[in-house]
Amino acid sequence: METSNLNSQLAQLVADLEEDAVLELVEKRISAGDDPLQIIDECNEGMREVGLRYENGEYFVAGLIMSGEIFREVVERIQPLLEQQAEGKLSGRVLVGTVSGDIHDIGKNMFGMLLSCHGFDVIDLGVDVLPSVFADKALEIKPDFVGLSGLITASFETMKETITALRQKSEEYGLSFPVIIGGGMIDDQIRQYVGADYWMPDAMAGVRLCQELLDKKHTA
Ligand code: B12
Repeated sequence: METSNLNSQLAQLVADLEEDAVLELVEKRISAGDDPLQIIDECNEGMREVGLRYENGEYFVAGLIMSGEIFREVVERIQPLLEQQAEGKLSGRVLVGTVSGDIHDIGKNMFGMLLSCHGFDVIDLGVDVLPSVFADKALEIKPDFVGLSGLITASFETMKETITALRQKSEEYGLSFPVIIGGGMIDDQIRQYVGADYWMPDAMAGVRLCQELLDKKHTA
């Protein structure tokens, strides 16, 4: 089982689903003043390895569930630190959700949490969200950005449908909402395929993009 060559002890422990040891090490690193986002990145690497072990038949769905639980507990410990570092001023509004057919929400929650920590008003539609629900909510709340998350191959199709629905509805009312997408298997080719405006490889990069775009909007 422990044949992989991961970059850190923390990633290795997450990959091996060593819940107690992960949490112990996270607590230790928090006390030592380590960068909370670095801790999350390392756990993320471990999660990718869990996915690979699942693909190889080494882990089953129970392993995926366990890894999700470990990650949730890590985030629970990291979140207060991020909130302390947060900037107080309120900036833009972002509508987020995981697209229809997909129930993965850890990355989407991370994006939402980091946005909130940076002063954004976040409206989270949850998981398995139908295209029409995204489109209706966007019209109702008129967000500055819409953030779509999707982790399974099937979500590419529903992302495309969601973006089409959003564009159709918003154009009827002379509006437009820039769409940012993210999720483990997404890259720029998928972005082009689904018709999103932007793709960001991680949640913090997504937050920085929202800040940049908002600054440009305000100075335009
Ligand atoms: C944990 C997990 C689960 C948990 C999810 C728990 C939860 N509450 O989310 C559970 C057990 C529910 C699950 C279920 C399934 N899973 Co799963 N799962 C995973 C696993 C191991 C980790 C995902 C994760 O949370 N990673 C950590 C987070 C932080 O990473 P992330 O989501 O990618 O987010 C980061 C960035 O992508 C970005 N981000 C994410 N979203 C967004 C959005 C925006 C706007 C921005 C800017 C950024 C951003 O920010 C985050 C960090 O900075 C992955 C492996 C992998 N490689 O991803 C498989 C994986 C995604 N699952 C997989 C599969 C197959 C399944 C199931 C079909 C299994 C089954 N037979 O039932 C079901 C799917 C059910 C469904 N319809 O959705 C496959 C998908 C393969 C494919 N080609 O489609 C993967 C890739 C595993 C694998 N290698 O085979 N899974």
